[in-house]
Amino acid sequence: MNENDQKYCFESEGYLIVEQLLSEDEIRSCQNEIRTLHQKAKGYFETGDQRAGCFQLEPYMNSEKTDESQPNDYPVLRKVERTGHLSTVFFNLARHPKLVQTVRNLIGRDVLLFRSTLMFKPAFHGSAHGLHQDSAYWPMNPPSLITVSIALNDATPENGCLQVIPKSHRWGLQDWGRISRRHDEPLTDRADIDLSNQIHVPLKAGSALFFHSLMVHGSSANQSPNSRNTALYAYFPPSVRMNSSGQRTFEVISGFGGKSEVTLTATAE
Ligand SMILES: O=C(O)CCC(=O)C(=O)O
Repeated sequence: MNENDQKYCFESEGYLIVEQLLSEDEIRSCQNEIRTLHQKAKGYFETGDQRAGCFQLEPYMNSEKTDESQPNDYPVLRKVERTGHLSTVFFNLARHPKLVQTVRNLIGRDVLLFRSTLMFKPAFHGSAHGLHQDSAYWPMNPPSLITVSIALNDATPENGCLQVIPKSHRWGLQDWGRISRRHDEPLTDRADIDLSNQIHVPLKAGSALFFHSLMVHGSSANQSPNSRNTALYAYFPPSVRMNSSGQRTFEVISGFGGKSEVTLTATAE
């Protein structure tokens, strides 16, 4: 797909799939780094290091099952925040040339980094993530950021790949109530939503899903023997402002006259 078609697809559907964004070597390096981060998390939890605060344990662990692919004294993690501060590999991944080229095509040449996260759905344990819109949690206005979800191993319906409702980025910001994490509950308790268009988005390792921060998405629990590991980054252009209070400094990914970071002052809502 050429750049114009990519932009058209993103704007009309709310998402865009880019296959083979990462090479085999890059995928391997991310997978190795994920093991290293589990090992580091174990150390941070044991020593009370403040970096432990970046790691979230899986809340719905199935105590009867063991993931053979992980040393069993490692913590079973659901999420790592601020990955660019914890890991050079994930700092660099946020700046991957193919990824940045696609983001620039979709939102323009000046790009700031809003979020750098790893989401895990460990084999047998990974909890669900009920339907939601990312912008509901982000104090940014207008609510038009872009999230990139990069599959670091194959994401399938069985291991809880993302599910999206195409075109839902045009619905405006809505209240999603309680976001379920449980495997035995539906992905939303909203009875008024037409879920007939909801689709799974399976991705091969190294492929990526770019989506609008208003697009409705979620994922089921992983009760399969295959983990699903994802790197998530969110980016925004200078037309998006902070509407909470105070100031926050954001890393520059592209443009801004070559500055490395930009500090934004919130405009009251
Ligand atoms: O990757 C997933 O399963 C869900 C992640 C997600 O929706 C989020 O972090 O907003």
